[in-house]
Amino acid sequence: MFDSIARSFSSFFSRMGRQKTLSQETVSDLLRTVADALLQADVPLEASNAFLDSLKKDLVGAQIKGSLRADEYLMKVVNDRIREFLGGQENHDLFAPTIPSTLMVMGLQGSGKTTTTAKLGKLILTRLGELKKKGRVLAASVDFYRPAAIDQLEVVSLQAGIDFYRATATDVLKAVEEIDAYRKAHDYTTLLVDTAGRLHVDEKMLEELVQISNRLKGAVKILVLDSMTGQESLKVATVFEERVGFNGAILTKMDSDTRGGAAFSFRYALKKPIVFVGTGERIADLERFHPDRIATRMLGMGDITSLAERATEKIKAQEQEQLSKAMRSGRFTLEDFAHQIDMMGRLGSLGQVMKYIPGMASMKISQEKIEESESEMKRFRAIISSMTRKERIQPSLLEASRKKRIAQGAGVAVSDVNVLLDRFTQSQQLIKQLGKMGRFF
Ligand SMILES: Nc1nc2c(ncn2[C@@H]2O[C@H](COP(=O)(O)OP(=O)(O)OP(=O)(O)O)[C@@H](O)[C@H]2O)c(=O)[nH]1
Ligand SMILES: [Mg+2]
Repeated sequence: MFDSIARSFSSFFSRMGRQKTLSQETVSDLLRTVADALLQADVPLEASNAFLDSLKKDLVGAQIKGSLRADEYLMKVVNDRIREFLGGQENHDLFAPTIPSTLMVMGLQGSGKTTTTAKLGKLILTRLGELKKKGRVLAASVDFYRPAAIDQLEVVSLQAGIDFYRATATDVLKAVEEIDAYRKAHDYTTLLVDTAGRLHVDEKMLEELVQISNRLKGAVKILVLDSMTGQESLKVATVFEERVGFNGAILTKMDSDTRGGAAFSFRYALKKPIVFVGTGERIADLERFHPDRIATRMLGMGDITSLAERATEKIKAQEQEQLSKAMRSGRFTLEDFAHQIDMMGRLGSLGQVMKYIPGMASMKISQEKIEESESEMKRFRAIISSMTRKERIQPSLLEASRKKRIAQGAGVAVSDVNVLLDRFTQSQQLIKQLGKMGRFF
């Protein structure tokens, strides 16, 4: 299902080609594609329509400046808009300027409150360490509804390296008093209070949270929302805001198949900060919220950004520069070719790399074909490495006897050497064309 969003964007961009100006049809086509992506990300119609309207205003009659192409411009506008919608420019650092002294964690049953409480504790310890500040963190629970709830908090607190206190009182409000007295007596700088969840928001639950919050004066209230529940989380957030109020939200289970629609719906309805996202079951799996990552994810744009990150990590800029110079000058030798193959190898398997390249996701290439190309690359690498440097730079030297020697050295047939040389000639031609288009380098 998610591949289908990637494919529809990919085919949209290949359909529009390299236009310099935007036609009305292109804009309508894009709006349809975006609407479809939002729908599949479980964004409510109302939010989706409001977003599309703002996008329309941006695009109708837009002038594309400078060297930007129309498709690049569109990708950027959509991406920027979503990012802005998600609160891109705002500072959502829950721990700045100071780490809150009391945090109250609320949300529906199973949304991830207890896990998130421990995760927050660990992050606070890390932050204190970074600031070279002394501080002690205590966690306590007032969930008396589910029998093992308090034990669970004890276990995860231990994993997080924070202290835990079990109240002796079993009345929620008395327990709150007891916990607060304990934290004062033991000089804890931060107290995290985990609360009970219910299957649905109900009157009793809300009333209880209001009372806890009144007792814990000045507590920073965090709403934990399960990102898998989609539109439901929007209702939850709205009711919590009306009845109890909260300072920021944490969206959990972002590691699951969710497309991030919950983040979008939440921001649309409440315009409140998303302070963190939960990205796994382990204590360390709590991250800052990155609006741009969610934007690309919602659009299913093949995670182009993460490919770019990986590419910079793995390929030294210098190597790339060398190669693109060779390409620009048209002096693309077998040595450069070998280099190119190596670079691909370092980025990951061919199948993996293809997924990230805009336009490629729309092509259906069988696993068999991909594996075939991968083993071909391995063979090519072996052949090139049994050539002399001179042969690599001047492939025209390669007559029958040299080919035979090389094939023997690489453990392949002479016909394989010929396949490589054909492929190399094709590459050279392609690169000349690309060079003319000025597209990639
Ligand atoms: N994959 C994934 N699982 C998570 C994440 N956060 C929590 N979980 C899991 O979700 C389940 C419920 O988490 P809890 O922390 O017990 O949720 P809760 O809101 O305290 O639940 P109740 O106390 O029953 O209301 C557990 O199995 C967690 O491991 C997350 O970010 N990613
Ligand atoms: Mg719990």
